[in-house]
Amino acid sequence: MQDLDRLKSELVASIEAADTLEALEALRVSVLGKKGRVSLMMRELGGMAPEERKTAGQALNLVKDAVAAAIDIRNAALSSAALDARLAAEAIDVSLPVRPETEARLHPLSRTIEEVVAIFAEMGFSVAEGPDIESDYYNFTALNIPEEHPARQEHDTFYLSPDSDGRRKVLRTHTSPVQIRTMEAAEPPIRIIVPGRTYRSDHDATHSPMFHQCEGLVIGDGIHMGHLKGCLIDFCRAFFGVDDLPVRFRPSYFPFTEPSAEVDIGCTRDGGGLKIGMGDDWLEILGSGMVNPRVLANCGYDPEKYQGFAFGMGIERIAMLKYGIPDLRTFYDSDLRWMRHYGFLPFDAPSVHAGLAGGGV
Ligand code: 2NL
Repeated sequence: MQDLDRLKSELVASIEAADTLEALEALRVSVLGKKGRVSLMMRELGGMAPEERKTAGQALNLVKDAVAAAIDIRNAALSSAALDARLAAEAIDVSLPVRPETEARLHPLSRTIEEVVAIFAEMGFSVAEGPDIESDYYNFTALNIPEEHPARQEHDTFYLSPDSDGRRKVLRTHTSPVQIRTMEAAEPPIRIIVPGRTYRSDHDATHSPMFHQCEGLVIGDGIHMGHLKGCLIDFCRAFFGVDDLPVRFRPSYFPFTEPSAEVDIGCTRDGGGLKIGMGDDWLEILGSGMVNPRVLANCGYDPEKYQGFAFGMGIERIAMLKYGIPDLRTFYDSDLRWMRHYGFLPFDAPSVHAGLAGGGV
């Protein structure tokens, strides 16, 4: 009995001293496992006389229970310590800012489109998109561009090979076909802007065969030139971030608008560089006009009932002016050094309330 008491104390002491879960498991196997010390002693009971077996069996069971209980307690303590250590090692500071350290940059053309969209979204416009490959009808005819118009000539427009009916599709030369498609499919009121790729067969220092435009269209009952002027003055001031930016409307001509006006903003070229918003010089930014009644009629609208205005701008041009990018061709070079210089942090979304500033780089 005394031997068993000593054995129990020894075993419990070694269990309490086990410092890892692995050491504890090894101890359990060596004591309670099939060939463990206590298990072997249990087996010896078989050879004893019944009375002796009863007393020794009870005593041995006490040892076994005490050892098992000590293992459970130690196991709980070691498991809890292991969990604490793991939680400490894997701790995540959820209060850290989400912005990662990124090399990625948003292209200034993407950024400029986002800014234009943000300004017009604030005025209630939605964004519309359409195909880059268009029929002659949507790109020219519906827009009141006559058959003999120079824009239709081979050297200005990319024509695809004729289809089986002999009709040649074109790469759209402006985003206007999207507005025609929208008018065919919807009833006024309409307020859309259409950013997208456009194509012209022209390639030199100031022209790229693929470039970007953003056009806009407003159609409703009683829309007039005052709406056009207010909308475009607000746009120019928001885009260039100058509250009192001078804006001038100069008579012009487009087949799809009547009357038509080009929009200039005040600037100065004194002292070499270009400064927007001051001085006595003018810079062309937009083309615009009241939608030609013929175009409204082509889309199934009664020009007596509905009127509208439309406008268009070149994204490359306004991006170059706003961000001081001197060479058009660099937009398409995919030069990473250029992107690090002119690109924008991808998480700095422009907003009209933030003055369109974003964080910049
Ligand atoms: C410019 C001038 C303009 C339009 C585009 C338009 C579209 C339809 C009907 C009437 Cl469906 N007009 N678009 C109107 C005036 C000017 O763009 O300088 N673009 C770069």
